[in-house]
Amino acid sequence: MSDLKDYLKAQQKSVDTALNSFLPRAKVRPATIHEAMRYSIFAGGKRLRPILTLAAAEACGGEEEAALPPACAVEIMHTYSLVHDDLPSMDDDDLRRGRPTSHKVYGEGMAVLTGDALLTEAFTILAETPPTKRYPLKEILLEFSICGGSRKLIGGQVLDLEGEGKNLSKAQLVRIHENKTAALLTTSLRLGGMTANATPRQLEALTDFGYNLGLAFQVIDDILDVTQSTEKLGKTAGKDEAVDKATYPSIIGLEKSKKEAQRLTKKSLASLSVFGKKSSRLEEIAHYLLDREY
Ligand code: GRG
Repeated sequence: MSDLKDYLKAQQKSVDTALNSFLPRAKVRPATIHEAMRYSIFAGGKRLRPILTLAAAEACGGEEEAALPPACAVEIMHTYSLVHDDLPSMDDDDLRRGRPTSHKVYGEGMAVLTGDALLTEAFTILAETPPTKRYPLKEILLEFSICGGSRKLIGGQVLDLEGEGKNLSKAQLVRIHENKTAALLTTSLRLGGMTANATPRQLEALTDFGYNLGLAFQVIDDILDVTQSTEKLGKTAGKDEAVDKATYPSIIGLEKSKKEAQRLTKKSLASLSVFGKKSSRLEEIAHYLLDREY
């Protein structure tokens, strides 16, 4: 089995090749929107969510080919959320994935439309997912649409907006990230499992793994905002503190945040026992995310 870094590189390449073939060409008219969609998608990015989809399919004994449409769909939904989150009316960010944000390049109106178009395109691509015995296309669509809707991602963003300028408790912060970061990571994993006709027990294990891994990922994201440079992160470092945003370090302190990330990662790993050796990539990814520097 190859080293994790080689594995991640190879998976990023597979995902990028699939994204390139699924997305409308940049010259398709009206070209501006298709260029803008590709600008944000191919700006870099770790491709964590699609890699989790592929690794979850593998853990459940499935094929990578079948998992590529949902893998691309989750990456596109993630990218749409970043484009909209960076808008002046949301977090107002100038830099993302090491490049000027979409609205800085294409203007605010076009960035709104780019996010809308990406989200819509994600459903078009998701519809290419081959159904399995336990998971007809309806199940797959519901998993994805509920995750992206007002009960999860948008709901989390609403809590986030409403929490601005307030002193949030740790429980309130957890509630935001359960609905945003953890929800999308969980759906990424579950969709991978569905393409492999996962048993209910396997799907439950992926759900628990995703919940704790997602929260751990967000704790680390908050820590990195304080400890890393803008250059390393590819987005404005220190932004959370500058706008007085509630984060794990601001609520429980940096040291306790590191311990919390370790605790959540350990908890996530415990869910993987049902897969035996087949989940070794998921395990490696969880360890890697805990130690990441960007
Ligand atoms: C519709 C505006 C809107 C939002 C929906 C999910 C969500 C709600 C907003 C996402 C905005 C955001 C910055 C969430 C935090 C999640 C997070 C840690 C994003 C960064 O993920 P990485 O590090 O980024 O995987 P790359 O660039 O590597 O893909």
